[in-house]
Amino acid sequence: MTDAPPTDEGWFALHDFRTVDWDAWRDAPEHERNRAVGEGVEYLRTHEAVEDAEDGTSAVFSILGHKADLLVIHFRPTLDALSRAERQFERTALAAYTEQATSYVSVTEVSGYVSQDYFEEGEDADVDEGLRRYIEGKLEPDVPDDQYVAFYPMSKRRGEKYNWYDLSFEERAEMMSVHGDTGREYAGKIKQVIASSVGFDDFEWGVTLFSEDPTEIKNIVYDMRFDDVSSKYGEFGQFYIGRRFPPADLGAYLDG
Ligand code: 76R
Repeated sequence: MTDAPPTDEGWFALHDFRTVDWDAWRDAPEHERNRAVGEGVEYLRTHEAVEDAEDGTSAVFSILGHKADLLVIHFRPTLDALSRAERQFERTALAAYTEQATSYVSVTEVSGYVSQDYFEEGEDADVDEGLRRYIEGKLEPDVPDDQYVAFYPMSKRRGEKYNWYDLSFEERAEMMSVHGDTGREYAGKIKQVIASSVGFDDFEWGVTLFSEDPTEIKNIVYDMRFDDVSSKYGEFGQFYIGRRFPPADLGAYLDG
């Protein structure tokens, strides 16, 4: 048996995917559509302004393809606040025209493979200010203004031949360091939020990528496939790709 690497957790995350019932939407009288848009915009605006909790971040995206139409991402300091945000949506007139296509629950995480100073000396230790800010940014993420988002869940393999959890810390740290090098080639092009869903959801992590350029999302995922950590040990769920929009554009999205 090998030891689990140290981790530190931050905000909880809910990825709330919705499909729109387009037939019902088209058939609805105009005053009902207006009310649904009004309450939907108000919900999204107040949650992006985090009026529902002490702290956090929220954003809304339109999703391409058949798997969903809307994605609302919430980061909040507690699971209770996330649960409240999820239920408040159901109280809007918009909710009647949507179904929850799928969802994902996780908690932001930094692990001790790379940021070892931080873990060895503890949270209050005098670690490098740059490192501290970097870690805080991972634990309490902003949603950047970048237009495009990709989300997918993933796990590390536990096969007979390739079992991530049987490797030594050093072997795992070496592969994670190569992973970090690949990731850093995308500095300025990709921002990522890695959140653990161990014990919360079906895979082990939720990966959320943001970029101004959707091709860079494809490029980073493809590049990483060739790193041992992904080629031998990565297992992936479904992928989603979407585009951010300001809450005020909800009506244009639904009627456009
Ligand atoms: O350098 C550092 O300080 C952090 C290094 C680092 C860690 C520990 C890092 C860097 N990641 C870490 C952990 Mn990552 N990451 C992913 C994916 O599709 C795939 O194959 C993988 C999906 C992407 C695209 C990505 C991007 N990372 C993790 C973990 C937890 C592993 C564990 O604990 O076992 C997962 C599941 C994961 C997955 N990673 C980076 C990036 C990028 C762009 C970086 C560069 C550094 C940065 O900007 O933070």
